[in-house]
Amino acid sequence: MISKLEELRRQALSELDSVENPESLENWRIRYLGRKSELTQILRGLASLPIEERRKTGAAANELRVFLETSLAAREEAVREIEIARSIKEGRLDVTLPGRPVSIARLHPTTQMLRQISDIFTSMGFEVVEGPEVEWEYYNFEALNIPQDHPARDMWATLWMDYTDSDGRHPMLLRTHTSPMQIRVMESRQPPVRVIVPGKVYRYEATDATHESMFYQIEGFAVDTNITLADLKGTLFEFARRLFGKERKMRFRCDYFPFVEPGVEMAVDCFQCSGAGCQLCSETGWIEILGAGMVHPEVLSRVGYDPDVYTGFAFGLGLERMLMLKYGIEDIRLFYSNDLRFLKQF
Ligand code: FA5
Repeated sequence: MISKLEELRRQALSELDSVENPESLENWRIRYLGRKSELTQILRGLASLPIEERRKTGAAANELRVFLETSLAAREEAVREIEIARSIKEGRLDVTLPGRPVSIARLHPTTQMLRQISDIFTSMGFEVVEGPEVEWEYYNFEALNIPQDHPARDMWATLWMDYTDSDGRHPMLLRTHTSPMQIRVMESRQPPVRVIVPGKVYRYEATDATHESMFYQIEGFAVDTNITLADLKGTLFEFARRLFGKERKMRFRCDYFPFVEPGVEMAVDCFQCSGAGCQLCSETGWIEILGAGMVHPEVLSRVGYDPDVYTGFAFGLGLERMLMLKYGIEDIRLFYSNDLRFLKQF
């Protein structure tokens, strides 16, 4: 049997050397490695051989199979080169034609914007921290001065989880904003703190051109001695100047958030109508980009900071709204509808 295998090896190799096109190569493969090939028959018949012969023949036949497969792969490569040379000679292949472009993946616009905004704030001395998207009611509301039944809860249409832990802790929810991280961070460190928190937030609301039910926010806050509203204004104006350029107008005016006092809202003039009023900005001429204010003394006390010693500011901005303003995008829903024609523009 061993000499039979040796004969097979010699025959197969000499035939393989003269193979010069893919069809003959396939015929060779079928003849020597196919289901009905002599080698396959030998391998199948091993079980009926006496044990000693089965061992020897099995090892030799398997070695031959691996050898033939390796030789086939090497010949495939050689045949490919022969084919290319033939195509060039016959004028069927023009190697001087420009190649097909390879499409390279890129970052999603929100990721790009997130990195850009993070760079601006880190250059001002802020540290980046992340937090959970599934949050306790305590951090999302209670610790931020929004107790149960407080009307301010209506400001955040909430997606609740049907869950209470074994200690009977309050139910969980998908965080409606990144503000719970103010509490988590302040609970775990002492002032001075200067942190930004980028991340996804969720709201149970009907979508429209400027509202999504899942979107990104970036929270920012700084707590130290002698921090004032002027620091907040200076930080946010500098941020907006760096992101949108000097020409853009910004508006600061009073707003209400239970966890800040005073509270403000910042808006940028509408990119579509330049402030004249249009459908996109609901005829106001302005697009709101963030909520902010001075951290409420109650919030500071709750995390163990002395409000007579420390003050701080906080803000929460909508990332997609920034992108809309920067690039003149009219509908927020384009970001997550996975249309490559839109995404490839960034
Ligand atoms: C808040 O979420 C507060 N946590 C912000 C804050 C932080 C105030 C710290 C004070 C101190 P508001 O619900 O307004 O606020 O959302 C903040 C920003 O998120 C908005 O200015 C807007 O840019 C963006 N935003 C709000 N709702 C949506 C939505 N449905 N789709 C897309 N962006 C939204």
